[in-house]
Amino acid sequence: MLLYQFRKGTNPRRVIIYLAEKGIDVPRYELDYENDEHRSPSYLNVNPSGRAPTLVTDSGLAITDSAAIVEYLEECHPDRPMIGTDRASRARVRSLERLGSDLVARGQLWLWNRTAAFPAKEPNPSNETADRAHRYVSELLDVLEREIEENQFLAGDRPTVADCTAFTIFQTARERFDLPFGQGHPRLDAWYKRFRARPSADY
Ligand SMILES: N[C@@H](CCC(=O)N[C@@H](CS)C(=O)NCC(=O)O)C(=O)O
Repeated sequence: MLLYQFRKGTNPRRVIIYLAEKGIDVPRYELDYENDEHRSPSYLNVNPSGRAPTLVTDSGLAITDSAAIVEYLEECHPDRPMIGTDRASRARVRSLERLGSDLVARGQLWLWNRTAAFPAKEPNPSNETADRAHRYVSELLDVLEREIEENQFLAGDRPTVADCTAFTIFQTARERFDLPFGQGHPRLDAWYKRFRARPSADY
């Protein structure tokens, strides 16, 4: 197996954090983002979207989406499940994980406009667009703030793939760009700080 990644990329981090929480490792290849290695013909041959992560399995299958990679790895390693333990808990984890995925997508749209760090995505960042995107971000934060209740983790008392997914956009905004993200949501703020203290969250 080989995992193509950007060590600090939001979507690759879903897989990187999951692997650390799960206690497994796979060989990695760090793509050179600055020099557009993800747009090189050899990488486009592996993942035509030119995005990361990609997991190439031992049989040569290229899995080109972070959620699909995590589900594949869960199936390879069903012990200590991080996707729920029965039908009902799996449904809950998946619901929360999809909220997390939406949060990442909306959060990235906000970041591309809130910073000048992603010229390939947004050559003309606009505060007005950032503010509009942030309304959609806030709507999801409000939902997650209710859903977490008094739990330690998003789906209960143990970490799941939902935490690995939602955490990434908080960390990108707060640590890479020193921007507020979820500070107005006290339960999520406390959850973020708890999860950040776990070794899996270290860059
Ligand atoms: N849905 C995909 C999205 C992957 C994605 O957008 N990755 C970003 C890094 S966070 C990327 O490769 N960006 C490079 C680009 O789009 O040029 C996944 O979750 O794997």
